[in-house]
Amino acid sequence: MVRRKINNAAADDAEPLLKKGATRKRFSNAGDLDHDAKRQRPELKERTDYSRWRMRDDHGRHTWHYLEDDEQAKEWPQTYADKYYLGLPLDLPQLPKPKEPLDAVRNGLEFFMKLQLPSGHWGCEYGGPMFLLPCVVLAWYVTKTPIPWYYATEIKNYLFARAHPEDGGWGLHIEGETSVFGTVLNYTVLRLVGVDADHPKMVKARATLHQLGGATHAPHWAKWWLAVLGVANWDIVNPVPPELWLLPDCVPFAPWRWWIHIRQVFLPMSYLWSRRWQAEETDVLRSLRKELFVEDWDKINWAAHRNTIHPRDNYHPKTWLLNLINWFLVNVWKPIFRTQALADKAETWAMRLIEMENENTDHADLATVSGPMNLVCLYARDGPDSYAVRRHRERSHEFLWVKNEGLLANGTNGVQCWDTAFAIQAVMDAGLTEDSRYRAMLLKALEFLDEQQIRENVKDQGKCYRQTRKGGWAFSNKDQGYVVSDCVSEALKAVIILQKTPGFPTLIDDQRIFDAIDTLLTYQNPSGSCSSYEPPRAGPWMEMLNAAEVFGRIMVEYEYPECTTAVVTALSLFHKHWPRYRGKEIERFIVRAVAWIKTAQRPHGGWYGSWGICFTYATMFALESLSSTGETYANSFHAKRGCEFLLSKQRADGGWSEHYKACETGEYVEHPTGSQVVMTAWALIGLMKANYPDKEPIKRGIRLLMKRQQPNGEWLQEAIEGVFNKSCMISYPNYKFIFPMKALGMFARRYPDERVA
Ligand code: LAN
Repeated sequence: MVRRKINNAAADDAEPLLKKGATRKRFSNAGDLDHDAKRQRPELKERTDYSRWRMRDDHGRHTWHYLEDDEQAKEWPQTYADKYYLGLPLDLPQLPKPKEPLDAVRNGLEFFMKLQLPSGHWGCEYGGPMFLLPCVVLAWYVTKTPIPWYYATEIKNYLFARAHPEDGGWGLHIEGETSVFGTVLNYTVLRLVGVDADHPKMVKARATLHQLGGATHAPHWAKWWLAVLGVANWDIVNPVPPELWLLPDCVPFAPWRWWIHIRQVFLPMSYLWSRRWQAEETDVLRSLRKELFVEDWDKINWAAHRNTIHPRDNYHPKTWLLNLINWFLVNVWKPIFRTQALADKAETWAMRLIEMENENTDHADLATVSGPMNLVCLYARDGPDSYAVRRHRERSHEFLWVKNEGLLANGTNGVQCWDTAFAIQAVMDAGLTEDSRYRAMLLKALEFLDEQQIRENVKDQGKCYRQTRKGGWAFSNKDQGYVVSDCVSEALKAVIILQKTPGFPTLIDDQRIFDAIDTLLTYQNPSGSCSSYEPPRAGPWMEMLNAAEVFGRIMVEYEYPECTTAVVTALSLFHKHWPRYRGKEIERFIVRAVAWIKTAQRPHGGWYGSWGICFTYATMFALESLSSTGETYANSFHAKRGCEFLLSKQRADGGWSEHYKACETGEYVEHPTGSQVVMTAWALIGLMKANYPDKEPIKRGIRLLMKRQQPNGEWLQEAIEGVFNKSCMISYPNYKFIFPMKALGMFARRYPDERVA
């Protein structure tokens, strides 16, 4: 086993700059590293022993553990789920070859059942974005949080595995082309976990970075992190003034009106920007000043580079208005009007809002960007040992995931409630909820949703601008506690379906179901549509203030076909069982929502999806919701056009395949690798929900799903499935089980005598 040299800190300050990726001298030695930095930079090894990793599911909280002790490892054996996540052989027997689609569902369930976690849900990697791991590692580094050698080793492995095969850089997401954003941040991570600057992969990555212009060409968020590290001067960071939070709520651009993710990221960013806070200098940080820039560090005109950005990173160029505002903030507001008293007041209020977020989530926080940033803020204000800092450190582990390629950070603290809700629905659609083989699995899944239902609104809801949430479900777990319109809907459908199935207990009583409905009914927008976490609090014009550069449609909530359609199907199902509870309101809600869904249909017949790729995903949801109100191919112009759209995209092998570029361009784009099981399943589900009358094209798709199933019942990972903010892709690995099983099961129920194999 090759041991990588570590603690290879910087060349001394007198050493001239590294030029264009070349390594001028072997970086050596950490003799003068301070104690904390040494503690933080553990010994890197080639790889860890994968038989020692375990994933603990503590009531839906995921943490990974590396058992160095043999005894411990024996006492806590690896489960199938651990092995599956880690890419280790499961040695499962071959199952009888399916003769018909229902056999394929049974084989799929046989495999999928083994992956169910003790609390009743399914876990998975939730990677894709390449800026999340840097958030965690950089926050750890600047807060002097020790990084164990086994984390460092597998972080190195993951980033090396995900480096672009040709240029050695990293993109915004795993399938994206190399960008300054991805390369600057991930290169920095590798250095901070102990990789030598003269490692051949680092030399290559650095050369690429320099070719792209170096770190002065990075987008806003990367510049902010580099300023926090002290690797860049704060003058290169466009203003993030916390005093925006002091504006009266009636101001049309006040931050409480922004999309929840952007305002939660803006909070910690603004606090540290205001304080121009910087981490303690270490040798490796000093060295990064030389490695990341093309220019001579001491001579860089930082302020002049505030708006410098490589075109590849500039997905959403800043508007003239934002440039004007930034100019005003830098040249007039800050030097002339921004008194210390005002800055102090704004910082105090920003920190108070962060504290409320901590209290409401027990320091788990909304997601993997704001969480680590909040840790840095608390550390900057309270020092290393406050409860909040310690708790944050603890909870930051819940963002991590280990897989065959190494250790990565997930987009949220998991996909628990979301995947579980869909899994239950897939079994229902296959007509197998009453089959005794699946009872224990389904009961556990129901128990999970029971445990994860959010029972109270947050404390001081109005003060921290939170949406009503009582009775709802979050995407991940109730600790995170942010309900989303479609997460509530999918979970509610799953609960109703199971609790109405003979033999299943009523764990969630009517009142709790009504609570969920009360929350869902707060989600409708004036147009009839629904958004994600909250109804929009300002119009799309706010995008004029989008400073992130790398993402589109990020500033406010939008109207989403997927969210609207999920709410429609949930309300329709509820209304069938409880017609009298807020019956008239629900009927009105559905009518208005369906009318909006029709207006959102594109001229080609498909719907644009914002959270899955892309038209195939949203068209499935749209057709399902239309059918829940009785509109199908036979009687609805819209359902018919939706079906025709899907059919026009079917490939010769019977499958469907859509490339993520569709999300960026707004036009359907075929995936170059051919048909994908997940998209094939989505399209088939859409067609079957719409009662498309000709079974032949459907049968061809079903055949493809069956052909791709492995002898042990699983399906293999293909291209990435999910997206957010138009430009960033994210993985939903459980989709390859859930949706094919659902499509196959639906086919089996509709055409029970059909043999496909
Ligand atoms: C998610 C994941 C789930 C997703 C669905 C429920 C699928 C969707 O229908 C509604 C929106 C939601 C909840 C969603 C919003 C944005 C998230 C949280 C993510 C895509 C996962 C990661 C992403 C988050 C914004 C990542 C952090 C990046 C920033 C730009 C702050």
